[in-house]
Amino acid sequence: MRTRSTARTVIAVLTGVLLAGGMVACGNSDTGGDSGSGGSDKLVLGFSQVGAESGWRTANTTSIKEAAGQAGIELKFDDAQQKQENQIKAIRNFIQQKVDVIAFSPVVESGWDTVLKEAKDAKIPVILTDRAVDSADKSLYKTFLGSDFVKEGRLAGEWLVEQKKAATGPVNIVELQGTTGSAPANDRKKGFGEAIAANPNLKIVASQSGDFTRAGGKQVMEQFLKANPKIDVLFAHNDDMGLGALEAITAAGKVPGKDITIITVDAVKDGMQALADGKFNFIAECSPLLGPQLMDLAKKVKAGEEVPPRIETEETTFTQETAKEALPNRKY
Ligand code: GZL
Repeated sequence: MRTRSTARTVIAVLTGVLLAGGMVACGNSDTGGDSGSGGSDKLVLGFSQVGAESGWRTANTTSIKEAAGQAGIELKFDDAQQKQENQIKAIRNFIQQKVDVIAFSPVVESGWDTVLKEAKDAKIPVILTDRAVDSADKSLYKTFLGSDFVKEGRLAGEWLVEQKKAATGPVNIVELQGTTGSAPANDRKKGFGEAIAANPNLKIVASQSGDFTRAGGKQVMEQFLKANPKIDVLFAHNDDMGLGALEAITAAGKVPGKDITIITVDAVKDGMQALADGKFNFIAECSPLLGPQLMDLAKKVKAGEEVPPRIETEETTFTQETAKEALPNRKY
């Protein structure tokens, strides 16, 4: 009898220990689909995301979470809802939690030196993804992984110059800018402006931020249409603002893609569908699929390996014809 009850006691204790271990292992970090073992040997990556403002951002978040799971990396993920103060708070939390690596997509270019210095003092390497910062001190981060936004703007402008080379009169352009102060907004504007300078008929008659959102694009396009009787071209810094603008253009009795030529950036699925349907005319691609490269970089910087200071993503452009061909295989 004693043997059996002792055995029962041992089994009960062992079960309790195993269960407790399992609960601790799950932890509370958002590991993006991974079991989040929380095991001490796992690389812990703190990631501060801009928000969830566009289809691009959603695809970017999915890529990062899936890649973390596949790489066996414990991901602590924070959504800043497009507020810089939330990103700074998240980075400070990651420092307190002594994560191995910090990565983030800075919502705007400026105002990061203080918190990045805190990460450096805590000896936690930082990786910039997607958007850049304007810090003069390049030692504050290990590398930048993302697109050349100036090139994206330039490609958009060069396409328009080619399309309008026979134009004799003024070609009025309205521009929906991305989030004020963000690297993609600053750089796409720069690249586009430099490219269209080749044709003096091409004039930007109005330019305003729609904050990279559909709602913002619709609202600002409504204002543009009220204030400008003749609009020939819309250049939107992302698909989502272009898609929002479609509603305003149609409501104003104009035919998008015909009465108003529409050029955007990103090439997310909804944008590519609008292009294939003839509502958009040209898209410069900006890939959100940065997850796998980010995880590889995180492992390298944790191991103290040298990494290039800048890693640019491969991208292309799409017309209405090539969008129809590409759509079936689009990953995002
Ligand atoms: C670009 C990225 C931009 C996208 C928008 O890399 O930062 O932010 O172009 C997104 O769609 O909101």
